[in-house]
Amino acid sequence: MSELEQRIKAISEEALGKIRCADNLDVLNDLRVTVLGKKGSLTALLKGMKDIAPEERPKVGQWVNDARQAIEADIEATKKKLEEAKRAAQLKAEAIDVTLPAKSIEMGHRHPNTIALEEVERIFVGMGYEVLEGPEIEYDEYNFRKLNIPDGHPAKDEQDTFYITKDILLRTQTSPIQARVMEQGKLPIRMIAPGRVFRSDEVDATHSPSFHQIEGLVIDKNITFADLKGTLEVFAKQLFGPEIRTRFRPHHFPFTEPSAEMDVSCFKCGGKGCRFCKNEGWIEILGCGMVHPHVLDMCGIDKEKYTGFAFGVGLERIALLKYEIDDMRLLYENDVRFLKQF
Ligand code: 2NL
Repeated sequence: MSELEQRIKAISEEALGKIRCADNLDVLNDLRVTVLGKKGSLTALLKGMKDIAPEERPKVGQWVNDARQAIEADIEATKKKLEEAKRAAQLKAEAIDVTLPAKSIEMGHRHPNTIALEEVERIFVGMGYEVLEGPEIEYDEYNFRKLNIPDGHPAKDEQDTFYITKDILLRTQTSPIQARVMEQGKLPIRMIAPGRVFRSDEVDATHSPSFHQIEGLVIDKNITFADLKGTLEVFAKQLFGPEIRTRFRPHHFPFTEPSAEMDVSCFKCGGKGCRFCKNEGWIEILGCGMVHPHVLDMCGIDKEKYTGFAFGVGLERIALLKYEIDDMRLLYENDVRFLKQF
């Protein structure tokens, strides 16, 4: 046997021995590189061909190729075996233990807005009110004009409203729901209209471009300001406790006349003044008033026969006060650690 033939045999036997012992895919790959790679030992022999007599070359080439094929075949076979073993081990490791106790189901939690809304709904449903909803995308007609806010009225500041077309917008209040109900003409009306409303406001601790309102409306014969005061006082006491007092301050809204804002005595300090009520002793809760005769007219109700009162409360405002939350943004982050506290 020539010296060259012996070297080929030695390289090949060493390689085959190492392949047999290889116990992982990395070792196998390293072997492929050191023997068959560009700078591998077997490849080096082929590069040395120029020093061999031309008539010997085909023979030597044949030996090297045979060795190469044998090594490649062994590497492939071992690789397959190692991969199968690896997969088997993985399957075994990932096997599901069906005897383990089941994971407990994570319960969600009602949002403070939802809790507050359901509380308000419970109080008014208890007084015989219906809860009615309406579209978030409204006609300018229902959002403004029928509510005595004509084009050019300062309350209709273009900057505060998200317009979709000239006549269609994201509702800025839930009163269009009530305008629609009045227009249907079924009297008397005793309803609350909760829902999402939109205004082009910057986000801060007390503002958001999308928030929720609950508006109320009562229309019947002989409804007076006394009915308004009595109803809203019952509402306030049920929501904040029987010991709280209410007061009405004159105000202006385009859709009611007369109009007022209602405060409740501070439920933290009883009205003496504290940090919570900013030393006022009173906390503003809602706006209200007797439905403006223009509104009755525009919604097709006979203003000679019927009168009514209406009010509007911010749902987030109620939730923040009731649960003593000092930043509205917390209500929109939906961090369960926050939500779970209420
Ligand atoms: C506020 C004030 C208010 C109304 C809303 C109303 C609705 C109709 C007719 C008349 Cl259809 N009025 N809604 C009335 C007074 C006040 O909201 O400050 N809300 C947060």
